[in-house]
Amino acid sequence: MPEPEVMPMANPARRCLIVASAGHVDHGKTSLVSHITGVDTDTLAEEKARGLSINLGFAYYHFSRNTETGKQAHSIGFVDVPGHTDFINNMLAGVSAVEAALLVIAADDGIMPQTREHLAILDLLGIKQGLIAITKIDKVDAHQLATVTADVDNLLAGTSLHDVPIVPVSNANQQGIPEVIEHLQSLAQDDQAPSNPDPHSHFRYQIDRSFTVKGMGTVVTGTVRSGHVSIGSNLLHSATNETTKLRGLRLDQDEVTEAAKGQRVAANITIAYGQISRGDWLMDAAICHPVFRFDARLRLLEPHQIHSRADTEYHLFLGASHHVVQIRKLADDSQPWYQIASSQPVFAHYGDQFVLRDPASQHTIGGGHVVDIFVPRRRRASPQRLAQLAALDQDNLSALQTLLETETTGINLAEFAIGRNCTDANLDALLSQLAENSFLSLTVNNMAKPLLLRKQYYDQHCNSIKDSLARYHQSNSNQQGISEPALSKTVKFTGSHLLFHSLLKNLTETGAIKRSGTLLHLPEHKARLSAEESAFLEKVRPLLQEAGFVAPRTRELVEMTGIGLKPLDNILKQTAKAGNLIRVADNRYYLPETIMQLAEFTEQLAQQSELDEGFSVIQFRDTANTIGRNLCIEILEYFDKVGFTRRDGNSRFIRTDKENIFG
Ligand SMILES: Nc1nc2c(ncn2[C@@H]2O[C@H](COP(=O)(O)OP(=O)(O)OP(=O)(O)O)[C@@H](O)[C@H]2O)c(=O)[nH]1
Ligand SMILES: [Mg+2]
Repeated sequence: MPEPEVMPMANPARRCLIVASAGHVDHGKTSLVSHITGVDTDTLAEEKARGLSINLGFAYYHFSRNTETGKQAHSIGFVDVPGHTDFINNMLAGVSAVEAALLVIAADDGIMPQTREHLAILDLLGIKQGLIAITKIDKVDAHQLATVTADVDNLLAGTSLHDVPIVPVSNANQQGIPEVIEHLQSLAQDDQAPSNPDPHSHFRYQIDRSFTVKGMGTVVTGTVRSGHVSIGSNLLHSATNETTKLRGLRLDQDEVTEAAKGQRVAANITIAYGQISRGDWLMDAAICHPVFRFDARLRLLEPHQIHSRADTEYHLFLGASHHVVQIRKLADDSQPWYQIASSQPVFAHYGDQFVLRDPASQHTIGGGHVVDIFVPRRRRASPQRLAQLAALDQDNLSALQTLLETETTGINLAEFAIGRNCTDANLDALLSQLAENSFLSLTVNNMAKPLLLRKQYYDQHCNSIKDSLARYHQSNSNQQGISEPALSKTVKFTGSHLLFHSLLKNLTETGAIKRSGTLLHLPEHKARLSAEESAFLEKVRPLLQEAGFVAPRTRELVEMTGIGLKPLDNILKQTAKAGNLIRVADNRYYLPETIMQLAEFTEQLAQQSELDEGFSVIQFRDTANTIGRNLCIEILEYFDKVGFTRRDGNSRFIRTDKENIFG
């Protein structure tokens, strides 16, 4: 397919304000948008035949203003929504990403059910800007107009739109329309945010329509929710997890080369048209993290309640998407925390606003915003978790500062950055604002970014590890040390084993503790050498060193050393207890360094085999060459037992780095 011709953006900083119409069916939304923009957004044949809007309509109004730095171009993007309650899903998709509302109320009808419902939705989404147009004033007398205006004033009180002007309008004789335009222009001029390229966040774009254009392929339309994008970028399509190249961008009639937060643009992409639906996202792969559960702050409209029955299904409208969800209350009525679960993946980040409708989708019951997409598997309603949600429900810096105070096992920065859509530069800037020397960044295996731990907690963990070791040495003076899992239990460590391992790594690197074989100990500690251990060092160890991968059985060692079975058995057991020998099977022991070599060999083998197929005993034997089949099985079963490998049928897979198990 030919690349679409691209014209440079006339003014890349063109401001774009997006306004949605709202209000009861037939009150004059489409007429008003058409008077402002010159575009009839009711384009479907069915809309024309029935005389009402069904789907979303889109139109633009452009103007420019002289400023000190030259001419500033502005665009106002209108999303015209249907008023009929049957099409409320379309209305919800339409208002999800707008900054201002044009609430239309007909003077003859006055306040009607969808006037109330649409206002409630705008309020739940926190839309504060816009205006109220009282239409059809040509059909009523001054008294009726005054009554409706007073009613509207009362209705707005206490809502997010309480401050907006009320403008009387006639779509029949155009009275009041210049005032509407003037007010929208001044809103667009005041609006600073949308022209910013939003450098703190990765790109996210919600799709509301898709179609094919001859010679171009798939074109989608939608709103940039965060970040910015340029033609040629690679983006991930949420529903297919496919990467698409951004081939072209258009803002209304103009080809542009880039788009930023707050702009409505059409995008030419390489995903097949049939695979795209309203509600899908295009996004930077760095923040693509589909979830089936998230925790949220919820506000329920009177008189609605959340049913505690787990199988009650509600309707969630987030971005332009719609999901059937279950809702679980996490705390008592005094707290706003709820968990929302969907059987379909949800793409969301901190602060994303949503609206909820009842199981029959007859009423809007409330709304809220996403607080955390990384929900714990256990203790999801514990007091600690609720405190964590309160900490997370703040701006990025305050959230980090509070979590640093409270999280004794640290903050997972990789999750923090994805959950809150922070770029690396933004994260660095945030960290630079934290009190210096108050925290440590710990590198933890399997984590893309470091773990942030308050210095005071780090010291506490290290001290309790050292104290535990000292106590252990006192009561086990003939043993060289304690294994990592046993130490974790003794310390009663509440964090992950990966964090524990990372703490131990830091402590060994600084020389505060030592690792001998698989055993951890204080550096100055030396196990008292028993007669058995001396015998081991003198007679057994050299033989095992020479045997390499094929360690002799205990009985063979009896013959080789001339020591009797019972005393030899005793020597081997004692040495193993002291950490200088590893018991792989009942009658077979290996030196820790040989086990490490075998583990390394196993890792290399696993890397060679196809990732999803693992390796078999036979492959292990053939590659090792000198080890017989039965011994191979003994070794691999030992690896399974200690958690280094995992067996699935005839295949084995590596579970974790060898260092995590064998030091
Ligand atoms: N007399 C008069 N008629 C109007 C006015 N505004 C709209 N109408 C008429 O009212 C009818 C409905 O207008 P629309 O603009 O389609 O209403 P809507 O709010 O978009 O309706 P839905 O999208 O279906 O919710 C049309 O026949 C319009 O011509 C007005 O100010 N005065
Ligand atoms: Mg309409």
